[in-house]
Amino acid sequence: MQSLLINDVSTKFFQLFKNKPILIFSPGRINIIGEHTDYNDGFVFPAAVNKGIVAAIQNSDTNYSTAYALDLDNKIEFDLNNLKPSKSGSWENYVFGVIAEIKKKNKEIGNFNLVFKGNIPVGSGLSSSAALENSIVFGLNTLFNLGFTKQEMILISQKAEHNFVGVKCGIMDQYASMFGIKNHALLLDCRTMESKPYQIDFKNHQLMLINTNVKHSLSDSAYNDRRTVCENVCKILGVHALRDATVQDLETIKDKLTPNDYQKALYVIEENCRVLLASKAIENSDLDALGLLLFQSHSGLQHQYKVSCEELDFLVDQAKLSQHVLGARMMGGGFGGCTINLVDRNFAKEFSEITSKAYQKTFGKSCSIYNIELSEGTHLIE
Ligand code: GAF
Repeated sequence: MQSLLINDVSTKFFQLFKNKPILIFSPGRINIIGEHTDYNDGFVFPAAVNKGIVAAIQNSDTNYSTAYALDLDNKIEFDLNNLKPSKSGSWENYVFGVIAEIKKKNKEIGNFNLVFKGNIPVGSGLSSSAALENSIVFGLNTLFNLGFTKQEMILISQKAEHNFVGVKCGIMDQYASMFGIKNHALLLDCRTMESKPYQIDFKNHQLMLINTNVKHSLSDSAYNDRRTVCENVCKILGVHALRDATVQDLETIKDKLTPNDYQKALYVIEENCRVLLASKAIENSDLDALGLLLFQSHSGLQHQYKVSCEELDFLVDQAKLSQHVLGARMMGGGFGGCTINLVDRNFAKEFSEITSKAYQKTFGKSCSIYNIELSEGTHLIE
């Protein structure tokens, strides 16, 4: 699959610019468990996947730079010294955002040409945005010898998203996309930015993604609102992040919070514990325990944190009905995108057929099933 992308992108680059580019692959990510914990300095359990973005980049001798989104057949020319956020939702904000953040580090870059194309379905919650940001910062770092470490690059990608895209995201997506390891998930401590790789081999079970193929429009503003709620609760608690609070601590300020905000903070504290329990379950090959944690995570996201939607809830309910699925939950920021399911391999086909039919019947549209492989993070294509 990647070879098709590589071929498309390099062919287009040569057609447009008549020289040979540097090629980068940057993957999307899944997350086994730990949702909305990253910006609370907590734990997450993501992995890079074999779907992502291929970017081609090379110097330009013009007095402007060019970026071409091959999927959209959309080309822009821009002045590196005059970058402003474009209208909300447009892809160029990822490009401009990364350049602007590099410039803040007092690093000089020259004009360049960029072509990119991806195979991560937009809105699927697999973080095509982090893949794009990372591919650009990695490409520019290589092309102009900027000397950034991978750690510095992911912070640039994250800031691009904050300041140009307008989503105050945590570090999970950029981290997983940059540092992913083949066949492994990463138990990441978002405070220390240290991670422990876990080989993922669920024997007769597998991870399966089911895409609702919906993305409800309030997602970005709701995301930032959730972050603000968490920060406000921290101020009242007198802690730096919800990572530092226990359920007992939260009880002591319950009368100072609205019931909704109390539930949201409680969700984060509980989800953080679930991530650590999930890592123990994987260490002990206890897939029943892992599955239960996934269902509990979804319930918290649905009822307490309130970032799910009826399509996601429906898919998780379908999973609960099947004796061949040990656990399932919505994945990523929420309000659409995918569920992640822990499914018996021998019944994966049967489960996906039953679920697809039921989804079609209920919502009058289809869902999509992805069997993913856990893959290496952002890298040069030699
Ligand atoms: C989005 C964000 F980008 C991540 O940082 C993370 O907060 C996630 O939602 C929810 O866990 O993907």
